[in-house]
Amino acid sequence: VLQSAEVMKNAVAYLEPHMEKTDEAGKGTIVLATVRGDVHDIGKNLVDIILSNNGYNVVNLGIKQPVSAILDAAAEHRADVIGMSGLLVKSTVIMKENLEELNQRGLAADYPVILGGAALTRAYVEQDLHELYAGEVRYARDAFEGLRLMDALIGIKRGVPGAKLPDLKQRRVPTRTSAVTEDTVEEGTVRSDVAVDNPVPTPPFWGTRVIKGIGLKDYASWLDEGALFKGQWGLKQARTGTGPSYEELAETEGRPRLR
Ligand code: B12
Repeated sequence: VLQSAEVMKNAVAYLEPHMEKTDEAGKGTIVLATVRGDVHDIGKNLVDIILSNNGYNVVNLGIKQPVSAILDAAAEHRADVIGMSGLLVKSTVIMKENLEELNQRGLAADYPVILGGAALTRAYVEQDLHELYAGEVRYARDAFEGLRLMDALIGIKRGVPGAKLPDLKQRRVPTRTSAVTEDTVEEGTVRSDVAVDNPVPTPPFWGTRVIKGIGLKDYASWLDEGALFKGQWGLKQARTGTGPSYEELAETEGRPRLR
């Protein structure tokens, strides 16, 4: 797929000087990046090829891009749109943080955002993130949906008659037909004598809370030494059974380093 897309890109580059230019300002600019901590870029590069073959100016920043780099490039290239890609589940959280950063910097109105990558779902982007972001944010399942969104966003920005974004998709919540259960017992059945009227305790609070000011010493004691020493730092006795045991390694290397 990438090779055929590259062929197309080269062919378009060859033809470009002979094509009629319709708009001096170009069709529009998108800054494209794989988000911080994520190395997957095959999909993003396909998006680059499809968009640039269709006349857009694509500033492809590459992988593992922090939000500051994305925003610097967007300002430098006067981007119309920002496109972020990520395939790891943790990238979906980074994307959320990036949108929060855009909100905080007061840039949401300037930059519509298109998000793509297999870890995302349409509902997460078009419902949860859309609610959070003060600008426009849309999900692209593939490069072609990205192209359609780009056409719509640029069309709206330039006041093209009829240009509009597709409707947002809402998460489907299963509807209960009836929450009321009838208190009748069918003939021939024995009703369980398990009590159903137990009081339901009320939790001290709902949702999450951030507690600050806990001393390092207090939570360091909860650290899983085994996971840290063996799993992360690789302190293990040699397979041959020779050399110091794990417990010795923990005492001579692990704990001093931790301290
Ligand atoms: C290839 C691959 C790799 C390659 C990446 C090479 C590269 N240059 O990209 C390598 C081997 C380096 C790799 C590494 C890792 N990978 Co990997 N990788 C994959 C794999 C097999 C395919 C991804 C891919 O390229 N798909 C093809 C492209 C074309 O599709 P796409 O990216 O989804 O893009 C399309 C759309 O999503 C959309 N799109 C995407 N982005 C954007 C952006 C915009 C703006 C738009 C409009 C559209 C759009 O358009 C694209 C084209 O239509 C997937 C599994 C899978 N089948 O998806 C795992 C997968 C993504 N990897 C995974 C993991 C865990 C890792 C590692 C952490 C493994 C490890 N322990 O080291 C590391 C990542 C390290 C890191 N920090 O990022 C997991 C992620 C799990 C999770 N849910 O978090 C997956 C799902 C495999 C699995 N089932 O466990 N990986």
